[in-house]
Amino acid sequence: MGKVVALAGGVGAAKLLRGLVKVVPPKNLFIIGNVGDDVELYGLHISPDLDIIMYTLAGIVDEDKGWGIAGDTFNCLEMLGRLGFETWFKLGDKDLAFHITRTKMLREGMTLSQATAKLCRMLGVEVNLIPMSDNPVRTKIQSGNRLLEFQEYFVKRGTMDTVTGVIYEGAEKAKPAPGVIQAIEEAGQVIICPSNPILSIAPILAIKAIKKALEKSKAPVVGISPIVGGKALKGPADKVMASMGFEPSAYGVAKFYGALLKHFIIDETDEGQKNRIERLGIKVTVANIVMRSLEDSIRLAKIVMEVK
Ligand code: FO1
Repeated sequence: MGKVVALAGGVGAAKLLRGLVKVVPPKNLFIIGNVGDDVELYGLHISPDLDIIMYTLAGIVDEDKGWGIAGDTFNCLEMLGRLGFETWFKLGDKDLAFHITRTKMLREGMTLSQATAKLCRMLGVEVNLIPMSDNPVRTKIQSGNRLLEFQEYFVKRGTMDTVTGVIYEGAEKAKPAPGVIQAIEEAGQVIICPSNPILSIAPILAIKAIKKALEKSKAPVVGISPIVGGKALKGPADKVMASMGFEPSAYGVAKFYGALLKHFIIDETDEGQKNRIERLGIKVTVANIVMRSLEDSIRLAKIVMEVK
C-alpha cells in the first residue's frame, strides 16, 4: 500500500485517524497537522491539534472532551490561579508534562517536527505526525474591528464572537515542514479530515507550497464533511462558514475546497445535496459519517480508503 496523507485539525480529524490506523499500516500514514492554533502559555509551547491526535492515537485522550488526557488532574493549574495567572485554558497536570518536554526540546534547538516525532515515539505512536510547518503560523480571528488570538476566540471567549475574517499570520513566509511535500508527491491517497475548513484546514492550505503540491498530486483528494444536516459535528464550523459568507452545509464545504477535491463523502442526512455537489465536478459518496465509536471510525476509514 502506498503513502496515505491526511490533512488534519483536532478532534474531528482524530476520530477518523483512530480508525485509519486500523486500516492503513501506521508507517504509511502521514498526518499533516494544523499548528495555527498553537499558543504559548506560562512560557510553554502548546500545540493543541498535534496533541489531540497524538493522545488519541496513543489511547490516552479524554474521550468525553476529545482533548486533554483521560483522568488528568488540575493541581498545577489551580495553584497557578492562586499565584495570579489566568487559567481559562484547561491544562491538566499530565498534559503539562508534554508541554514542558516539548518546550525543552525546542529550547535545545529541535524543530517542532523533530520534537513531535520524538514525543510520538515516546508514546509508541507509529504514524508520521508532521506539523504543517516548523515556522510559526498563527490563526487570528477578526470580529468587526477586533483581532483575537485563536485560543482567545475559541476557548477564552467560547466562540461567542462573529467571525468576519481570518488571518493565517506567518503563512506567507512559512515553509512546509520536512517530509510534507515528499509525502504528498508520493501519496496514493490524500484525505481532508472532517475538520473545520476555515479554522483547521485552511491554515495548512495557506502555506503555498502545500496547496501547490496538492493541486499537482495525482492521488485522489478525498474530503469528509464536518457538517451534517447544516450543523457542525463539533465546534463552530457551521457558524464560522455562515458568517464568512459560505453556505453552512456539506455543499458549502465542498464548494470551499472546490477544485482541490476529487471526491467528497457526505452523510446520509445530506443525500439531497449529492447532485449539487456533483455539479461542482466532485464525485460524492453518501454514508453514515457520524463517528460515535471506534467501530464507526474504522467503518468510515474503510470507505475513505475505497473511494477513488
Ligand atoms: N478546548 C477547550 O474548549 N477548552 C480548553 O480549556 C481546552 C484546553 C486544551 C488543553 C490542551 C489541548 O491540547 C487542547 C485544549 N483544548 C481546549 C482544545 C483545543 O484548544 C481546541 O479544540 C483546538 O485548538 C481546536 O482544534
